[in-house]
Amino acid sequence: MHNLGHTRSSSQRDHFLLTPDTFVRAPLPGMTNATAIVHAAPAHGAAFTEYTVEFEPGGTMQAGAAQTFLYVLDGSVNVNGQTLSPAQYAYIPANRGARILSESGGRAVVIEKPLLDLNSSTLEPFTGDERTLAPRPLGGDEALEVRTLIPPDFAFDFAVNTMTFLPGATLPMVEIHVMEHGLLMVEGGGIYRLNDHWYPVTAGDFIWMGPYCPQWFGALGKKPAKYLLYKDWNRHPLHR
Ligand code: UGY
Ligand code: MN
Repeated sequence: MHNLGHTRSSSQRDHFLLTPDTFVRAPLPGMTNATAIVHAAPAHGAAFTEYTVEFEPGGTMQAGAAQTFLYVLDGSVNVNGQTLSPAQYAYIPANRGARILSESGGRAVVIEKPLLDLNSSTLEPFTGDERTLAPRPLGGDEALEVRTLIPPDFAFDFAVNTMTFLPGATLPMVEIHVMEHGLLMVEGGGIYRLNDHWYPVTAGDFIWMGPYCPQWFGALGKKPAKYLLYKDWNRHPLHR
């Protein structure tokens, strides 16, 4: 049905919400039988890119000059010979390249970040499985579980976490911080406060939060809400 120009998507100076009805698909260089939905990019002030890749059977993409983090959403994606299924992920260091292929099709979210080097020459590719990670309760709240997908090591200049909120759980405070976020809702939903806007959000939505964007979330509904969260991390704010 025609939506008469209505959408929940909203683009503001210090944040945006993109809902699937407004996604635009285009292949990126190096992709075959695959297409990208670019969510976050320098064009709107982000210092990283984040996009969803939709692979047809036999689809491929390349890892480039930036560090690449890939998290499988649906189907399967093979990275350097290892087949990854949903909730499994891979990290590829800058300028290393990788063989990325989906034999039977799938979807993955990809984050690319130019490395702010400290002493990171030893970084090596790795893979992981989010379902095997032990949760940490945020601020002691057992209803809000954080899982850390990148090792706690200053060699890495970004973090990717999942945050799972039981129904009714909320962030304990309105956060305002120098780090920016890319956020993909993967399960459930709730209300996201971004600056002076309150947005209903649900699985499939993407949010970008710029530095110092006030942010708060409360989970609604009868099942947990979960999101995959990128942030720049482990570097002095003058190091850009
Ligand atoms: O890690 C974070 O900054 C996180 N608590 N922010 C968020 O969920 N919006
Ligand atoms: Mn935050």
